[in-house]
Amino acid sequence: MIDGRVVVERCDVLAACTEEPGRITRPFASDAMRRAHQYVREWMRQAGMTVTRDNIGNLRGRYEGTGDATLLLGSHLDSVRDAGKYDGPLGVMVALAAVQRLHDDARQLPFAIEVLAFADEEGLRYGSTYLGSRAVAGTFDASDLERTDSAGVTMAEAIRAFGGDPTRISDDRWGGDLLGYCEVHIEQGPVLEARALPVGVVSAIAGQSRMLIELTGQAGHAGTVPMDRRRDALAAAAELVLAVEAAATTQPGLVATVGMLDVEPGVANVIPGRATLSLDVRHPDDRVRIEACETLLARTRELAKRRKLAVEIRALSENAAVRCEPRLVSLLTQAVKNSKQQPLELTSGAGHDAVAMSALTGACMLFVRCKGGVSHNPAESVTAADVSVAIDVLGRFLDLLARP
Ligand code: HGY
Ligand code: MN
Ligand code: MN
Repeated sequence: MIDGRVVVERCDVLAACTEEPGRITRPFASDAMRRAHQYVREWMRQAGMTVTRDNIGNLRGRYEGTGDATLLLGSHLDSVRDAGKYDGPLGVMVALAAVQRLHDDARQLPFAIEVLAFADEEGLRYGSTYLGSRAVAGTFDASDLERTDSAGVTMAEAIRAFGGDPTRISDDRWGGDLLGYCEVHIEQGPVLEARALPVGVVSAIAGQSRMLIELTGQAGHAGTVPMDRRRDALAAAAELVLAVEAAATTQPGLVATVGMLDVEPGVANVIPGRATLSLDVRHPDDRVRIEACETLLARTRELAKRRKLAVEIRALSENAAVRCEPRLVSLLTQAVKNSKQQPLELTSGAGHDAVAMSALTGACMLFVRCKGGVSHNPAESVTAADVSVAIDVLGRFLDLLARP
C-alpha cells in the first residue's frame, strides 16, 4: 500500500527537476516544470487517472466516481528559488497517494476526484501569485499575460512555449458540480512541532499585500561627494527596511518582510542611484493589513522627500484573508479524530492555492508538521510517518464525504 515513504521518495525525485543544479528552483512554465510533469503524469496514470494539461500549465488527474460531482484536491509544483522539497509537491503527492489507494482497492466513490498540480503558486517568474489556481477558479487576470520575466519573455510567450494557448486561459475555468477543494501542505510554521502533532486543520489563511518600491536618488563618486550633498538610494532603502521591521513588531499578528533588494549600479565606489525593494505585508485581519500598508507607504514617501529621492510604488499582488469552509473543516477534523490523532485548528500565515480556489468552491487544508517550521529553505523536512498520517486522514476525509 502506498505510504509516506513512497511520497517522500517521489518528492526527492521532483526535487531533481530544477533550473539551478545544486538547488531546487522550479519556475512556472520552465523546462524543470516540464520534467516534473513527466513524473507526475506517470504517477497519475498509475493511480488510474486520466491526465490532461490545461492552457496555463496545470496538470490535472481525474479519477472517476459513480456520481456527477467532483472533489478537487491538489497543490502547486512550482517553487521559490533555492526551495525545499515539500512546499507544494507534498500536497500533490499525498492527494495522488489517497487516489492510488482507492484504485488499488478498485473502489469508486459517489463523486469524482480531480487532482490539480498547479502551475504557479509562488510567482517566482512573473511576480504574480496563484496563476494556476486562478485559471481554474476563473479569476485569472489577462493583463498578467503581458508581464515579462527577467529575460524579457512575456507570460503569453512562456505559456505558448510550454504548449498552452494564452488566448484560451478562460477555457481552464472549472465548469461542473463541485464538492469542494482540499489541499494538504506543510505547515511552514512551528505550531504542530511545538504541540507534538503530525497534522493540523487550517481554519483561515492570512491576507497578503505584495509590492515593489523603487527609490531613485543620484549615482555619484564615492570619494568626492560630501555626505550632506548625497541622494543615496541604498541608505534610504536601509532606513525603510528597519522601519518595516519596527512597524511589524509593534502590531500583534502582523508580519512585514523586505525579501528582495536590488541596488544600481551596485559598484563599490559609486553612491547608489537607485534601490528597488519588495514589500510583503500579512495579517489575518484585512483591515489591520491595509492600515499597515498605508502607514508604511506614508513612511516611504516621507523619507524619500526628506532625502530628496523620487519614489515609485507598484502593486504586485493583493489577496484578502480567507476563512476555510466550515463544513469541510469539521469533516477534516473528524477525519483526524478517526485517524486516532488529536485534532488542532490553526491559521496559515502562508498563502496557498486554497486562497484562489475559495473563489470557486469551499476550501479546506490539512497541514503536515515540518521540522523547525522551516520552509522556503532547502532544510525543509518532514517525516514519512507524519506523511502516512496525512494520507490516512485524507482517505478518511474522502470516506466521510462519501457517506450519504
Ligand atoms: O508566500 C507565500 O505565502 C506562499 O509560499 N506563496
Ligand atoms: Mn506552498
Ligand atoms: Mn511557498
